[in-house]
Amino acid sequence: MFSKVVRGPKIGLRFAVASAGCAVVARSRDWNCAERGCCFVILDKSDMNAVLDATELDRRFGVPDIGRVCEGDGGLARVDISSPLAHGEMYLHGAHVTSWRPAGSEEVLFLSTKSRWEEGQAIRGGIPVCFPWFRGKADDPHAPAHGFVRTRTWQLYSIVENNAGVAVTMFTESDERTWRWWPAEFRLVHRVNFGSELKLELVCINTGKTALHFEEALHTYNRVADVGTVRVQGLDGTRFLDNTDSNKEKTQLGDVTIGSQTDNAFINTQNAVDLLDPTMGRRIRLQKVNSRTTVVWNPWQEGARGLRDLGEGEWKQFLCVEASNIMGAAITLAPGQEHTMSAVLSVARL
Ligand code: TA6
Repeated sequence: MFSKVVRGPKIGLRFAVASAGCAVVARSRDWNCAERGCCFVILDKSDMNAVLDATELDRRFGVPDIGRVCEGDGGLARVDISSPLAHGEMYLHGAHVTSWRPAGSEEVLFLSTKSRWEEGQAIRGGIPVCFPWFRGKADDPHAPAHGFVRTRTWQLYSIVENNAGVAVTMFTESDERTWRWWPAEFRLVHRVNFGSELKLELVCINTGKTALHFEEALHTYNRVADVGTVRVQGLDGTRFLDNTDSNKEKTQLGDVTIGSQTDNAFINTQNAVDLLDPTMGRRIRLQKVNSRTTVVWNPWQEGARGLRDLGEGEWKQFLCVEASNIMGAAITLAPGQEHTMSAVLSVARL
């Protein structure tokens, strides 16, 4: 099981880890933890592919009263967060956040009552991770929509309490199954901090010898009372590609409102956006870093008919606002390099 618990100065640590024949599964920032003299848990390479059940995961990673691993819907392993700052849920399936409730606030994320909960299928709602392509794969109509990482089981790396809440880190990496769709070597780390803000970081590391080229999105389903009454601010004057109209390029005038099927990719924008919900009396803010596109989506009635994993009328109860790098903003990463896209959600009364 755990092959080594290593302490020591940062540089020495990297060396110690490499010489122990283990694999570093975390980013350097975690080593500050080591500098403070806490334990640094290293997984032996053979462990990384071990499919652990929730009980064993909880025994290894659980933090009493703060972060436990349990069997969630469909028997899928789920991390449940309950801290003074926030409650939340994150599945190993797709490293998928399905709930975030900051203290004093109602649930922020929408989750379909008809979602599927099984390997190979995407969860409908919460925050799906789209990678390494968005929507269909340009050169392969049989490839899964939005890539393959949202439908597979990720590895849990850590659950750590901190001043801003509780950080959950998961990772997945290339193997023979990913290679089938995408001949590239990568490691993808998803680090989510559940607190009065929800901070998400998606880190792609090129572990291969050739350049990677990919799209990415944090496909957030914001819960709203009635999508027909909300407004999105922060995109006025921004160009967008309308996916309901052959991706014609258009310009946003004023706030975004939803009165029909909407699937817009706002381009060259790093702006923060505010989703104002007068009925719930709240605004949900999205701030992003290293994300040059923002997608706004709602299927409306007609689009919802085609989504069997969405409950009756539930299309009214969410609006997706997605920090992303898609189309012209796709990322190219040289061997050994890494790229981090981050998004912070926060809620306030109107
Ligand atoms: O984010 C918008 C979008 O790309 C739409 O085109 C629509 O397909 C939506 O995602 C949902 O995709 P999914 O594969 O989860 O049904």
